[in-house]
Amino acid sequence: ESVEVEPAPPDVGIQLFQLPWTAIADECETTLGPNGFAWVLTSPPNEHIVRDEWWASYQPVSHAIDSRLGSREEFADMVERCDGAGVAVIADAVVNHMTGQDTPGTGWAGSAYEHYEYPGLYTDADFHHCGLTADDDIQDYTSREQVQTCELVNLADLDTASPSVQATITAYLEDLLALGVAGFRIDAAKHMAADDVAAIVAPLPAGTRIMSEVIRGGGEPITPEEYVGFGEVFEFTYARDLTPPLQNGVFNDPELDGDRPLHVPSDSALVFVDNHDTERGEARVTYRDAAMYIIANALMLADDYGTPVVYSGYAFSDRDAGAPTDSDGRVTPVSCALETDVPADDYDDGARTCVQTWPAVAGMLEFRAFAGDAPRLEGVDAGDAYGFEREGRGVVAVNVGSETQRIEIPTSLPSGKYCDVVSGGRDAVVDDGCRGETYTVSDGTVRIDLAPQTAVAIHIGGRL
Ligand code: ARE
Ligand code: CA
Repeated sequence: ESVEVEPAPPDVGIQLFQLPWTAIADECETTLGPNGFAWVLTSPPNEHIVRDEWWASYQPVSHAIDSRLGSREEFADMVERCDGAGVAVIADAVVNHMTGQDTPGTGWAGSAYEHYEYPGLYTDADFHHCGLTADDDIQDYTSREQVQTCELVNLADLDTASPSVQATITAYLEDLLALGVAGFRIDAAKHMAADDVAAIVAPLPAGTRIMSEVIRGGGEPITPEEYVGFGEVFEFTYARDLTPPLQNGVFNDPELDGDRPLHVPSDSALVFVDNHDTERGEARVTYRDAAMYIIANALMLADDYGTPVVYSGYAFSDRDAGAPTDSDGRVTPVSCALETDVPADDYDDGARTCVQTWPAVAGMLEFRAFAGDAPRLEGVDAGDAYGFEREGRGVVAVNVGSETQRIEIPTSLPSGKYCDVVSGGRDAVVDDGCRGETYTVSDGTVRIDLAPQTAVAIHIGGRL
């Protein structure tokens, strides 16, 4: 019999960390669009302090769109080219604070500043001076008042309850919208009262995506749930739950009714394996272990919870090291090659990981397009292997152990031969055969022999 299921482009984003606008424009056309990414999250576009570390981006000197990642014109051109490739642009908006420098300086685009003075933009009265700790820095995350009105690592904390500060921030976001962005990551949203963020984004056009960074913290009073009224939130619990089974082989099914403890509702959740902070911190699975990273990304992209954000950065051994620059201090544009890039065993410091081009990742986006809104069925555990079906649409299986493992997964997929999209990538069906491995569904079961530390995924659109 023939089963026709139309793929629906999935809402999957990718964070291209510290990649210049000209390079992102190229990626949109050559890799992100073709591989089916719906949107790209950029690094902050604002004028920033002049320092070599990547985190200079997170110390705004003005709201001018002029940074070592590119000029205003380059940013606008990127948005246009990405839109043309079917990829929306989400900008990282740093609006909780300005710089954390105690001595005066001049920003990337030439603006003079002092710690609490940004001529023509903000003056001392526009900042919190919380007076709750010795140096006005946040010391106790269990204090809502400290977290929201004291300084995050000495960063001058804007009085985001002030109507004039709110209006200035809104104008910055409107400026980026005028250049065509689809929405924003709200950096350090936890450090602004949810009511303040709500007031800042309220004047923006309906449909503007607001993605709040609110790191869920044990015992902390401020929760991601407070920020879902006006947008999405990054659900850090997801990555934290994803990793332990990859290391101990003990997989627990999420609650199948969608009621996951310590998770915001699926529609509000942005999920990720790692991001630029966690790959330098709590993440136990990163590009450094490509086999496990593919497994983690495969499980996330096959899941029916949340909106996935794939991460692509550069290799580093020094946590603070910025992306390579030219002699003017501009970040060097690097292009990734579609279908030729596979994860490397070892990256030189500064080398781009190009995760957006990995065949397994592209294949899993195709899987997700065919999975649509089909529910995730109960999982099957076999030793260090685990797998589940998206009802009638596809099956994913992973083996996190060091030995080959057989797993048999009941499935309602029609009998037949299917192409694995992890080994074969997208468009894995070629000339009546598969680009990668082939697996057979018969009598309502698929039997998969999984090599150590591998993933397999078959879907309804990849049947021979
Ligand atoms: C740098 C230096 C500092 C210096 C400062 C000012 O490292 O020593 O004092 O500059 O000169 C990034 C870097 C920082 C950098 C900063 C500014 O990571 O190293 O400081 O830029 O250049 C908390 C926040 C969360 C935040 C993380 C990092 O809640 O919002 O800390 N994440 C975002 C970005 C970061 C960025 C900033 C915010 C600032 O993604 O990349 O910082 O714009 C528990 C809590 C969390 C807390 C976490 C870490 O888990 O639950 O809420 O996250 O601890 O403290
Ligand atoms: Ca604040």
